[in-house]
Amino acid sequence: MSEMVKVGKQGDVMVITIDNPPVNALSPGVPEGIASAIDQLNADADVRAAVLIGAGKTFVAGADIKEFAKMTSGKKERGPGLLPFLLKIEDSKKPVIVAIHGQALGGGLELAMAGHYRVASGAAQVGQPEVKLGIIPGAAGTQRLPRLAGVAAALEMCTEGKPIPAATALSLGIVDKIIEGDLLEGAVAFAREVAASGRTAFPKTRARNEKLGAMRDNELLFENVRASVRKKQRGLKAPLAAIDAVEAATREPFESGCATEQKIFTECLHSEQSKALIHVFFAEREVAKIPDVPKDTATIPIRSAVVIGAGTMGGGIAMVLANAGIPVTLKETEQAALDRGLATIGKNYAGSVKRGRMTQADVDERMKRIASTTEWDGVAGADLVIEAVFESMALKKEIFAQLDALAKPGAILASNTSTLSIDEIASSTKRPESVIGLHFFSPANVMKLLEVVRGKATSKEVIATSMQLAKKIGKIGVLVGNCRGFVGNRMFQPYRREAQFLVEEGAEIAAVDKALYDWGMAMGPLSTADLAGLDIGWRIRKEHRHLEKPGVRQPLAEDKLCEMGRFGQKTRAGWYRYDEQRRQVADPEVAELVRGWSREKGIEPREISPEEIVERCVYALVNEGARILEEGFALRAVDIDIIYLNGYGFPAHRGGPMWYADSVGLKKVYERVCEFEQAHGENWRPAPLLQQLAEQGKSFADFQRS
Ligand code: T1G
Repeated sequence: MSEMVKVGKQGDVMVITIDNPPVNALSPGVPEGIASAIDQLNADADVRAAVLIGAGKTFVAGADIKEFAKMTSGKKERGPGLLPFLLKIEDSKKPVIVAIHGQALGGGLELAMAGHYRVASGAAQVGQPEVKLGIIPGAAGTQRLPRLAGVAAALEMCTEGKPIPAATALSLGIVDKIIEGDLLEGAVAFAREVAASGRTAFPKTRARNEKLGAMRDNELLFENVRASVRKKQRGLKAPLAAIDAVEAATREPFESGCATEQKIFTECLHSEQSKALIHVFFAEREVAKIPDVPKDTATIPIRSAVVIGAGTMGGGIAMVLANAGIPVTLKETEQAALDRGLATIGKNYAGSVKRGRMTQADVDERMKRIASTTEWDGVAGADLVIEAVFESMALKKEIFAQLDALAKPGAILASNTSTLSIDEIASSTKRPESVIGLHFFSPANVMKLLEVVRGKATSKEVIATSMQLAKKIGKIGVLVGNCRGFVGNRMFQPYRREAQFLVEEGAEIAAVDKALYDWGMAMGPLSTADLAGLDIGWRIRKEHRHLEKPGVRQPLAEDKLCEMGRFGQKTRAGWYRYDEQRRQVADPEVAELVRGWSREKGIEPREISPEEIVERCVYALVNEGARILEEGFALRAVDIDIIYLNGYGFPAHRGGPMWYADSVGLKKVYERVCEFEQAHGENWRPAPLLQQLAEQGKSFADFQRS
């Protein structure tokens, strides 16, 4: 019997416990262990039923995702997969009751559905999240789930991949009973009832066809779901593949439906999208690990916070802290500014209630946690102070000097700056070890990313606490070094530069945005610029003109647009025009202006393909990313990928800029960058690391910091 599956008895009920920490994944040895337990069950005359349960915090979080890479790299045959052993459970002569706590996800739910009955604790969740990994359920989930929950529910669960709570699973028929109190005790009692029922045959999910519905109804359903998935999950293949598999359940007998599912599953598993999304799954967990900050580093309890500045960012940050249960005081210089900030917070919460994301009671509870003041009195008792005033070094240093004088020893002093040096800000205090950058992205109460900026003196406790805080406030924290623009904005500058250059060289404004949008970006670079405000970059460029290398081509369009007062959506004119409803309208005047400016610069307009547009913009990201990696401002390539997926609308199914470059092959990327350098000059000087890895036939994933 495998160590990962333990068999015990409670009187005449066998208890089969899956014990494969941390999430009881169905790693090699687990299915085999369960299969031999089922043999034992049917061979042991003293037992009349079995309960299958998970040890630790959860039931089963699915197949072992780590095994997939071995399958797609050919290192491991997929073999018959999980199907035969699920049939073994379903065909057991004695009833098998599956007891679910924590999560039953993917293969975990498929395992549960092969049991004859399912009971769950009230807080349990079940789901088929496979599409988030670019695959579909591969152990008859698309065949058994519609039989248990109906076609519509199965489609929603398999295409969206979101887990559902036990109560909903009960109402859908996935779960037979919610157990109050001790789950194992309740499950054993349920098993005893079943065994005592005198039944000799027990419900096999595969034989339950009553919920598969009528063909004509299903046809309309499939059509509608396909249309909405194409819209909501633009460019993703797996959700559409999942619909095909569920459809097979309504058209084919169970065995043949399973064969169809297997075929679709294998195609998805070998797709680039799935490899990218599985990379993202592990990358999101990798970025939480800081090599020189051990897991057991002491952290500072954050029981209260102060946010300096009640503007768009300050207000959003206060909401995030209050949402996580942390009392926060919002400080402003004047009451009027405070009232505006509080009004915006109120409006944002009202929007969440309107969209059904929160109840009014939830909002009231959160608003109670948000205090406001124009005085400094809240700082003395705070565990954390986050400064979120506009980007002026002089003002930030003045504020940090004040905080240094007022805040208690050990308090964390953080800045939400997006471009300014954390070390210089920290130099205005006598406790630079307590200073860190917490760079939120706008809107702070929505965007998942938090760039945690390490200063040269920042202590490991402050770093560990900030990474822990990121998880607590529902953000993905990524530790970065203190260079200009940190990681995200530093890479975004060349990306936006190339977008402007492409327009100056003859590409249509809308064509540049369309090429990257069709490629998967959430929004095109020029529309993004209009949304963020062209003036922000303009002000920063004006402050740093002295840093521009003479003779190196600089984009000219956005500066000129700003000189005309065209700052983007906020002035309802930028690269595009925006009507009263803020709908985007192409503005031929801008195209004409840019052509004129280009002619003055002797730039001849030319036809530019969508492929070149994508390469110029994405490879600009990659080249700068390589510089950041070699300079040590990002720990690993995965950190850059996670920053771009969660802060800049980079498509997850392309894995992130560095993963994407690896998937294209660094040799090809390097060669293309060299061609661009030939054509467009020094801006395209290849990063030494890119050249080195390309020449060594290696990838960014291979890059380890020495
Ligand atoms: N396989 C392998 N490792 C896994 C894993 C899995 N399924 N799930 C989690 N881990 C690792 C994870 O990498 C981390 O490792 C540690 O466990 C803790 O995870 C046949 C084909 C369950 C909600 O997609 O969503 O079944 O970083 O940090 O925040 O049809 O993990 O510590 O080294 O995320 O408490 C479908 C994936 C698989 C669910 C817990 N299942 N997991 O969250 O912990 S495909 C999933 C999760 C499949 C079948 C198909 C979450 C969680 P490390 P964690 P958490």
